[in-house]
Amino acid sequence: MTERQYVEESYVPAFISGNDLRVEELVAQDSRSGMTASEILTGRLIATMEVVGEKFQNAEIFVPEMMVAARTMSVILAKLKDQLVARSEDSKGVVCIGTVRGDLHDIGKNLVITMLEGHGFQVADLGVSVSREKFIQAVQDKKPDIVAMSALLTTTMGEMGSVVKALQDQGLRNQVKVIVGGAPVTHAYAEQIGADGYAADAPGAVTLCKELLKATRREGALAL
Ligand code: B1M
Repeated sequence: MTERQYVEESYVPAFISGNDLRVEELVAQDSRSGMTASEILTGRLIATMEVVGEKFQNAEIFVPEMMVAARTMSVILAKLKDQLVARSEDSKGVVCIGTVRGDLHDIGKNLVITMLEGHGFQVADLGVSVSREKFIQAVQDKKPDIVAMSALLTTTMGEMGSVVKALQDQGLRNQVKVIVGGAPVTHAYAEQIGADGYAADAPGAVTLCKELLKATRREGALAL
């Protein structure tokens, strides 16, 4: 049986029926067979959500099943949280993150938060469907080093460009780095809208934030 068939036959039915206990059993089984938490995350849990998305696209399942699968994913991710990240106590910097206006997808964003916090970042979660006004307010109030935006819909990713423009219009663009991510987003798109970086996944977001902060601190030191 291929990995894909295994996921389709075991994890996918458990996810779309909301059977958390079955998912926990499957995870425990994979863990006993030697998979690491990060391998389970990518090869099982994220792979399951991809199959769920395909089934939705093929009209084999509908929004309610997709919602149940999303809830199951959130439950299991909360349980795996401590195994997914090695905790770091040093403060690395402040990140304000949100899913952009019109978009309710938050699982990827929450994974990014988990990993950033695990690596010592202080994260302000602005939630889902975050308006540009709310991003601006957060920059003014929390003075973050980085603003991070997530979008899962081709129809909402354009909002990322509007937030960058709003930061410019408010004279705040030079005070923060802006990073973007989410399934439809690309490196080229990040460049096009004038973001400082793009990450394809949560570990990539951590690396990117660390690099951006290192660069900012170097620039600050040079300016002294
Ligand atoms: Co929606 N949905 N959904 N959905 N959904 C997708 C995204 C879709 C691809 C499914 C499909 O058709 N194949 C499709 C989008 C098509 C498109 O625009 N190209 C879609 C659609 C169409 C819709 C609705 C419009 C359906 C409808 O109502 N007719 C609707 C829109 C609602 C809205 O937002 N306004 C909708 C609703 C929903 C639910 C609410 C039911 C639910 C979300 C619940 C929730 O999030 N709490 C849902 C789900 C679960 C999905 C799928 C199946 C799974 C998404 C997910 O959680 N993946 C999804 C199909 C798919 O993704 N293949 C789909 C797992 C997660 C870990 O991955 O979020 O990609 P992801 O995050 C990754 C990276 O992208 C990255 O890191 C993570 C991995 O480490 N990342 C970042 C994410 N953000 C980042 C930020 C960063 C850096 C990296 O830095 C800033």
